[in-house]
Amino acid sequence: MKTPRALILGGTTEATALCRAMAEAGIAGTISFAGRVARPVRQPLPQRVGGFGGVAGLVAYLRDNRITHLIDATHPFAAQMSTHAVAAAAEAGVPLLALTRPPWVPQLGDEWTLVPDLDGAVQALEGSRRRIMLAIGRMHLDLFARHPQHFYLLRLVDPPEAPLPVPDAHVEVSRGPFTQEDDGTLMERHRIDLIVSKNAGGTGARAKIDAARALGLPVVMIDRPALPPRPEVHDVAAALEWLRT
Ligand code: 3Y8
Ligand code: NAP
Repeated sequence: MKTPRALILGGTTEATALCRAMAEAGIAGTISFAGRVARPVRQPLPQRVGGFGGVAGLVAYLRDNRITHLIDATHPFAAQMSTHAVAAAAEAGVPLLALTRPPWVPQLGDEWTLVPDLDGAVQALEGSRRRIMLAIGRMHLDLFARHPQHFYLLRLVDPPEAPLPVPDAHVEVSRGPFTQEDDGTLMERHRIDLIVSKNAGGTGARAKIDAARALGLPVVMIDRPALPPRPEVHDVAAALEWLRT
């Protein structure tokens, strides 16, 4: 077995947990971020920040750094990164494993409207004024300019730099993981009557879903983008075992 030199594509609670487990097990690796937020959370492994420059850039990185294992632990909505990872791993001949979390499924008491993508979520907001918790981050807010009639509670990792695309909004600057109690208090304080959420899965973003259920509030749930097939595990222990193969 070659001494592993892993590249972890990060940005999720699971990626951070994997890096902690690798550091404790003495397995060498680097975690990678796109550079979407001002200060990515400190990691227990060396980290790199910024795009690779497409598939070719990732192939070059894998070769130049003699990477022996590539783990894609990105968020399920980071579809372009995950698609590039499959192509680059094949081209560079580096084994790839995805560390993901299963999608959330509706439980008793959930009132979900399922939509296929972000445009579907925008369409679901047709109609008279609502008070909406739009907890999908910053990158796609401009899509919701189509519905200026609503009040929006926005949760962002960093303070907004540009003017908001919606006229009536309150911004909470906060990175997760979140708690059901805090999210419930936030919803009550702003008299929220609808939540919009990506089906992120995992524990770091699910507080708002649990709070919505407890308050009997409806949720527009955005389904995940399709990804190419790749080997996949849902827990850190299995990913660690794979690194040892
Ligand atoms: C830069 C790196 C960890 C990772 C924590 C998880 C949990 C908290 C919940 C809400 C939903 C949202 C958003 C969210 C969550 C975890 C995880 C997760 C959702 C950080 C991080 C980076 C990002 C990028 C950021 C996006 C945005 C999405 C905020 C670090 C904190 C809404 C996704 O301003 C921006 O440009 C933000 C961009 C991509 C989606 C968007 O479209 O705006 N994540 N989030 C990563 C990089 O540069 O490569 O600082 O920790 C990571 C985490 N965000 O180690 O504990 O595992 O899911 N992230 C969504 O689910 O809808 C918040 O508010 O309820
Ligand atoms: P994306 O749209 O799939 O990727 C766009 C481009 O960003 C990629 O082609 C790549 O650039 C670069 N990139 C993405 N993730 C990277 C990483 N981990 N390391 C280095 N470069 C990366 O990605 P995204 O949806 O913007 O997500 C960006 C990051 O935020 C990821 O780390 C993801 O895990 C995290 N995140 C995203 C969400 C979400 O809702 N999308 C939620 C939580 C966390 P090049 O082509 O130049 O290589």
